Amino acid sequence: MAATPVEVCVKAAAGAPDILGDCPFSQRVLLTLEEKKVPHEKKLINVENKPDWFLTISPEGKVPVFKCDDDKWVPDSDVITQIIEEKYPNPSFVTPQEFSSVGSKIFPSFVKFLKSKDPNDGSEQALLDELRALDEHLKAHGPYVNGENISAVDLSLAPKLFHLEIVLDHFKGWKIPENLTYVHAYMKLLFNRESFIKTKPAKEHVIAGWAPKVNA
Ligand SMILES: N[C@@H](CCC(=O)N[C@@H](CS)C(=O)NCC(=O)O)C(=O)O
Repeated sequence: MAATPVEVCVKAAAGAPDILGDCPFSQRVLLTLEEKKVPHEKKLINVENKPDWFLTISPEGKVPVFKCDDDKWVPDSDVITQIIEEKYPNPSFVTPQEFSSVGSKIFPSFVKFLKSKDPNDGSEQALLDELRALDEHLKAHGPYVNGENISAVDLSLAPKLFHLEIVLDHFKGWKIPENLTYVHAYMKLLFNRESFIKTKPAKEHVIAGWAPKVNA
């Protein structure tokens, strides 16, 4: 008998409630389920108009939320991916502790630079420093953060780097420097995985999702 699919609420696309949307935390959970081949059912949530049943299971109104064995819904991609790892340990995506925070400042640095209206506030340099640190790590340990095999930290970083590349190019005409060759190779490796292709949002939805934050 086929296993009952696990249920997960994820973001629907901005302006297209029937299409998978542009939340990097939702995609991280979907990537983890895809890579572990866990059958799952996606419930697409229009975060602009959240249904009452969703607000009952997710009082903070955030996606992703994941339904656990005891029928409780759990928010937060850090917690959810941990639960999935414990319940479906094979293949293991545990990242060794010493590498678990590699690249963790890239996303906040990217958001700060994206929103910055002052070219001299250091936000571009801060992002470049974080990307260079990742490049150096990958040069020493790659092609993934923990070597030959993909692990949890890569599944967290992949959607964030995807957003960074699309959004900084679109809103600022900014690209990751070509000399960060290990970062470029890493992104190519991640974005070409079947799991990524299956769960990635359309470029126009990524742009539409960020537009209100850029113009705020
Ligand atoms: N720390 C959370 C962040 C989740 C999050 O910020 N989700 C956004 C979409 S990307 C959301 O639900 N926004 C809707 C809202 O806040 O109303 C996680 O890792 O899951």
